[in-house]
Amino acid sequence: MGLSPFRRAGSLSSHSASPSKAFSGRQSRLKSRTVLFGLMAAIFLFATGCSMDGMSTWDALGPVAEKQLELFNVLLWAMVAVFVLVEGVLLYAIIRYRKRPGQPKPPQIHGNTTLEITLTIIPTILVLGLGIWSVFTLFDLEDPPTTGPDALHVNVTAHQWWFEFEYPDTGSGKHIITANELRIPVDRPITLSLESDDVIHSFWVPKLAGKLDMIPTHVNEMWFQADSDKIDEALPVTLFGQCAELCGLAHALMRFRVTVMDQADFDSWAAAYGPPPANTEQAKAGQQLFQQNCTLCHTIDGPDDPALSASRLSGFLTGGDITPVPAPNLTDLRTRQTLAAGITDLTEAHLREWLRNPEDLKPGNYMSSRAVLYQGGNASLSDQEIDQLVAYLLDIR
Ligand code: HEC
Ligand SMILES: [Cu+2]
Repeated sequence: MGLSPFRRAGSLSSHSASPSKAFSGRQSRLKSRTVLFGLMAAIFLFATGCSMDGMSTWDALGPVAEKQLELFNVLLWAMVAVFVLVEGVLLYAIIRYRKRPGQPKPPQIHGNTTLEITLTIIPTILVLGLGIWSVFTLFDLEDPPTTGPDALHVNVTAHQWWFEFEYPDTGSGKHIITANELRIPVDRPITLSLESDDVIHSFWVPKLAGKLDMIPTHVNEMWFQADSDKIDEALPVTLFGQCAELCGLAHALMRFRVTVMDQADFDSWAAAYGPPPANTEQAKAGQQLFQQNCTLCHTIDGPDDPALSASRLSGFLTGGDITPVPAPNLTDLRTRQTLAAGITDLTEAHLREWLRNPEDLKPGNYMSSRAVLYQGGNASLSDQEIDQLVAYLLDIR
């Protein structure tokens, strides 16, 4: 059928049985053009919507992101050149040799061996060249440089819907498990072992490196580094990360932060890692409430005990209404900036709101669905009890 795509799309919305066909055709073509334009504008806005300052892949802050950006730029501009060339020739041919009344058919060429060989060789060279460059970049980025400062190792575990960060040894012999906020010393390679506890997630800090899948029962390794000479602001600087693999209900609310800091700041954070002191009456009451209601899932006195973590995980995997589940380690909650996997600032008000009913802030989360406390919707805690918990968790004096 000789219908243009415009007309075909238009006929969906216009009355095909209309008597004045020519008029309704033009009108529907206009309408479809408006729809098409609207759609393109929407796609443009949607595609550029993620260029929030902290999430840009165009602003590489370290050697890994920089090399990946370089490769991306070469691929992009090579493809733009091919696109412009091919489309250009096509447009030229369409216009220059279009059918004109009274003109004979232009000469038809078919089976021109030289042309066919040329047009096979050029793309082959291009694809091979870019492919080989890509593979070399992959190998190049596999390991951190062996010269320079020691790498700091972090084990990252993804959970529905938050990130766990474990430093087996921060360098001063300290073992730390924390959640949703990764602190890294500047100018030092950070090696990461990525794994998941449940479904496939993906680890992505656009300014430091490309995405890497986090897969249950399989460890993926990556590394990155933040360079002080590429960071304009004064340290500490906070970068944004997020899960980049659709992983269930709260996937869009599974974010994290990476704080780049001086080695000295990092060391003092590591040294201060420990449970909240519970110095006030208010905090002492909060501590008691915490022991009664929260330790089923949360650890607050240092790194999680591996046996306890394993039993929480099996509770999660077995399912059921009221079971322990893996939950963010809260030992250093009071030193964090964000709440519930980076979805909001950690303030007293937000924490109160979270403890009143986590479902309001993060629909689908496993705290409200699996804790006895929230089976009736809002927490079975009084306002006073919530205040006591907040005072304990944030060490308010
Ligand atoms: C049934 C297990 C369970 C119980 C019981 C539970 N939580 Fe949670 N909690 C979770 C899970 C799971 C998350 C992670 C939710 C998410 O981000 O998707 C969470 C998240 C949190 C967070 C946010 C942590 C962060 O890193 O941003 C805080 C704070 C918190 N819980 C406090 C409490 C307190 C206080 C109690 C007791 C009153 C409690 N929780 C009881 C499972 C539980
Ligand atoms: Cu995820």
